Amino acid sequence: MTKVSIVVPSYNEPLLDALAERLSRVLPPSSEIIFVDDSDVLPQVSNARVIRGAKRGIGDAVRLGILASEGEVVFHLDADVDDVTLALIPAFTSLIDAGNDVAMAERRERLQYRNVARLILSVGLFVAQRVFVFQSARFFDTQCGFKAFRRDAARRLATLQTVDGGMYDIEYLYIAVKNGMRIAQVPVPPMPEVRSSRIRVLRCLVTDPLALLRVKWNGLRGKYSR
Ligand SMILES: Nc1nc2c(ncn2[C@@H]2O[C@H](COP(=O)(O)OP(=O)(O)O)[C@@H](O)[C@H]2O)c(=O)[nH]1
Ligand SMILES: [Mg+2]
Repeated sequence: MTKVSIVVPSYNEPLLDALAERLSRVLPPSSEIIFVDDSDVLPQVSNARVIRGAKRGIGDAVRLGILASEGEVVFHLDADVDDVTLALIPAFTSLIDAGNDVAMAERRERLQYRNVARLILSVGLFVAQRVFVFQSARFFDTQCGFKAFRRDAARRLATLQTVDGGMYDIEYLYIAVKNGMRIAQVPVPPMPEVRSSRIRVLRCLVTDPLALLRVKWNGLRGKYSR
């Protein structure tokens, strides 16, 4: 059976034990769960590894988790993932087993947002990724916290990654496209918001555009190409 690694960046998350328990119900036996946590007090979670993050941001936490993982298929999940989406882990694993390098969930029904600042951020990102980064309408939702990678693809993405903050998803997809990786896009229903966001939105409004400029510049300079 395919060995699966689950990488979850976490910051002041209250229900990590419950998440590990919910995950263990859908994971094949030899799997591993890795939390990369930036909280001041590192949580203890049964049946999971908890790695101390470098407090550089969510993207850096995902990179640390991927590089520490040993599975043949590596998932990146947000801690607030719901059970409907968690139940897709076997299907996403099969998509990777079938030859895809990346399998990504996309909430296609409408743009997701919690408040006006998030709406501005979401619309801005949607336009920026289509018009500026990819120059294509291929992706609807680059930001969904549910993605699976073949082990070698995950390591390549994490090694080439330059973005420590929230734009790392777009950087991963941009590197994947530039490298001709096979990407399966799977529509999923919107996820319910179960707690307040851990994202500092106002900071993102400044740092995200700069990160996207960096990603595009790296791409144009051939930094991501084979
Ligand atoms: N390690 C780490 N994880 C973070 C950080 N910021 C957010 N996260 C985690 O990233 C995931 C996505 O955050 P979330 O608040 O759900 O984002 P939203 O749904 O887009 O508002 C969650 O698992 C958070 O705990 C950070 O600075 N460091
Ligand atoms: Mg969330």
